[in-house]
Amino acid sequence: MSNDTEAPATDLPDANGASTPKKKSTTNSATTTAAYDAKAIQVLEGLDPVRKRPGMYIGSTGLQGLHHLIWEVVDNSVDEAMAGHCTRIGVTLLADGGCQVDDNGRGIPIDPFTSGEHKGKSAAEVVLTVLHAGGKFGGDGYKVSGGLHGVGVSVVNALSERLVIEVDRDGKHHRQEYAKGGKPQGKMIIVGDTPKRGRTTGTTITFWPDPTVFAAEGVEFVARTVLERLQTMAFLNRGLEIAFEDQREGREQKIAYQYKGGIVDFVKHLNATKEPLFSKVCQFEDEDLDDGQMLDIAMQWNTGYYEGIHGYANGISTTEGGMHVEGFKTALTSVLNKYARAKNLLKEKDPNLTGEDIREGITAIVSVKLREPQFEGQTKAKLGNVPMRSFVQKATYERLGEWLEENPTEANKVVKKGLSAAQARVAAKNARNAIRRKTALSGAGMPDKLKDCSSKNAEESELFIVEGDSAGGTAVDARDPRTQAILPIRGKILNVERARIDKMLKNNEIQALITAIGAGVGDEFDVTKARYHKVICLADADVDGSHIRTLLLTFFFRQMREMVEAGYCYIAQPPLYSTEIGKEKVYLKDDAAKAAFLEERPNHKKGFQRLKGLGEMDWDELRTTTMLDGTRTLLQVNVEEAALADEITSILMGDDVPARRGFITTNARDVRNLDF
Ligand code: 0RA
Repeated sequence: MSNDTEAPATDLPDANGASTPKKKSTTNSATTTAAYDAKAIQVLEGLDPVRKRPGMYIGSTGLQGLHHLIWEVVDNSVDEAMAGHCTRIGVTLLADGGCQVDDNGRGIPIDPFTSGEHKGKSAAEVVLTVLHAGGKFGGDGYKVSGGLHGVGVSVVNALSERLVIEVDRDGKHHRQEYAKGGKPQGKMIIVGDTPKRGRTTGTTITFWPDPTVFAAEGVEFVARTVLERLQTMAFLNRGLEIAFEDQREGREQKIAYQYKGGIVDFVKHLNATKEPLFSKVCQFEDEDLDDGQMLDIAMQWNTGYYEGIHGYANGISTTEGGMHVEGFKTALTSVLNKYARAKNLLKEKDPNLTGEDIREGITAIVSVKLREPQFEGQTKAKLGNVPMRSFVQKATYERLGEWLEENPTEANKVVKKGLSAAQARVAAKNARNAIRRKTALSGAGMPDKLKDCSSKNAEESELFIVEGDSAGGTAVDARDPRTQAILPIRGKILNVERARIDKMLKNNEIQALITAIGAGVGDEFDVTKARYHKVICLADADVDGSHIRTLLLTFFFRQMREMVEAGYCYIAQPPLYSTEIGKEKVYLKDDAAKAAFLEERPNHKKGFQRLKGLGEMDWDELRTTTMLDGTRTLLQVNVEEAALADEITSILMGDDVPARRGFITTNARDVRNLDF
């Protein structure tokens, strides 16, 4: 890899204020020119471009961009921790809306530059006022920088209405303040001795985001968003203590994360709601100093059927995968097949296990750190650096190979699980073929129970999946037969999280659903063949109804995810209450609507009868409240993060009731349709 992250050809003071030598001129004159250009551009720019186009630097000026400011500052402290100089980072949301990030690192250098374009300014001031200046500190101490994806803390300064930096070094407490847009209010000065209690050295940055920049969604930080990120950071940086405090009125809380096991603890945490195949976690690290690459990988298998491989590059979640994840998967498949053959668990005549067989039930963290990560893909969440693939592949092949040899009991269990996944794969293929044959034999092949719509245009066609035969009958009367199809399903369909795909495909209700939608299932699912662009789950508003809804959603998440991603899955909203005002019937969809209604009409005494179930509504009630386009309310089901869906579904479906309850309380807004 190139030397681009080294100091450009400018004079920088080291810890003692002396200048580092200029970069040695090399035969490659382009390097010198590039450094010169970069320097010239920086002088011209200042922080104005950030104010002009904040989105270019922090992605958006919405809530995501707002939180990006915190990540940017925290990343700098994490860099200091990665360099081995910092053990604790504190993040405090202040009562007045500011955010304070403190660390016990060496303290950002405060000595004034003795020459060059920034002569007289402290290094800290340069970092806070010059775009991309952070990289200049990428000397020996910074092998790789977690903040390199980032845009530098000067961007935070530019987008704040006020920022204060405090540095403890050499027994002195230093302070400098900046006004709106990052304008320094005087120089860095010594304001006293480093307080006797607390850290001896370190940096504190406190900033107040500029409300005129974040006008659209405001400047209020969301504690949950911050906590999630800090917890991940703590997992990825073993031993680092990250303490969070919310001091805002009515929201006070304090939480500290510190994981002695690092990503081993991360894997255990992810598997806590599942049943691990064994208690050990395989973990290994490797680094390649010449190329500035590091990896930290941990994995464990659970008894479930889905794979959860979570990639990170410099602490950033790579939900679209990339070179590191590719290298990991390739090595995983080859090393386990090699082991299985060597131990005669796979006989000579047996075909190899596929990658999917081996990854069934795996929970893995693949965390890499590298210089200049390239983030690609639709959401910039895919690591593109090619050398990372072979680096991860080689290390995984060697180290996992050793681990398997040293842990034969566990290795056996993994191989056995892979073998049974392979069997299930073959059985599922047969079951799918059987469904296909059945479809071909019975002409149009639609299930008997389906009352199809007459339109053949998928865009306008809707499939209502209705709980129970009697409600199904009412729905048939209530529908628009041109565009609305009804499929009644009886009882509880299989819990797909637990059932093997082959068993699931033998279930009558599931078969009817797959056939009606007409686009296949699992790997072979093809959303472009879907016969309906709205598949609407219509179940009672009671506990049984919500169970059915959850089961159906799980089925879609797992076996027809593209339906969810395309926005084709909906949940109908039959009202919970009805009453009358004069002659007019009024429906109230939930308790909140009822409360609002009562608040408006405190004297309304009549009826407040609860509609007990779908079956008790007559057809025209069902039509106007729930089915008729224009008067109904539908909830569209989204998969915001496909990666998270795996965990969510397990929590919702699993036996771990406290975890489920915790999830539902914290995500009440998102799972209002999954009311348990
Ligand atoms: C470069 C050199 C040195 C410290 C840092 C950067 C540094 C930056 C930040 C940003 C937030 N917290 C930080 N802590 C440290 C120190 C060089 C030395 O003391 O020799």
